Amino acid sequence: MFPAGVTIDPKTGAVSPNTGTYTKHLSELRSIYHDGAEFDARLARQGDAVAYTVIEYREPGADIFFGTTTMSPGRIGDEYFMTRGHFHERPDRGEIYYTQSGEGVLLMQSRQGEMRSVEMKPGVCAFIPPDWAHRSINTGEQPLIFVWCCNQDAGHDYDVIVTRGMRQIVVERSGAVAYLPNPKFAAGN
Ligand code: PAN
Ligand code: ZN
Repeated sequence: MFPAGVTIDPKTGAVSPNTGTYTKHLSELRSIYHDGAEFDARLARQGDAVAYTVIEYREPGADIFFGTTTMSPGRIGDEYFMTRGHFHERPDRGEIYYTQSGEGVLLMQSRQGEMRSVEMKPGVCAFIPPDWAHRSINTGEQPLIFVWCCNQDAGHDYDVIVTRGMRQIVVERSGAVAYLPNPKFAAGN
């Protein structure tokens, strides 16, 4: 294994060289939004769209890896575009998100259900503690681009958030960002 310098374009999220990429379309994300009717209406009206793209740089066998996430701006009804959100499988693995362009919110939820958020804007490097679920939300009108870095063995647990949602949703109210209780959050925990 050897040291490397990897170029990250803060305006596009391009990572060069990179070792992998994937794209999530809106049509794959229906269940994360609180208003299914608004979701269907938007897709019928405007068609499918790229919600976000993830590009990684990984050295096999290394402890850490990093990459970018580039999120389109937009809303489903009043709810801003967001990532799926997840806990790491390992409860002892945190992460950082360092915003390069755009503006948004990093919404986090502890295993006990406590909520916190950190503003995402260029210059802010967010610390995500181990065992806090994390979801990024693009509240601006431009792409939201951030660099993330975590352990390769952290793992992703999407089930809890996809099944139950997070406790809060982030919506637009009279031109401002508002946090509301999630009407779809499943009771019982
Ligand atoms: C990030 C996220 C990325 C996409 O690399 O995986 O922003 O979000 P979802 O994975 O929630 O769809 C990260 O947190 N990795 O651990
Ligand atoms: Zn993560």
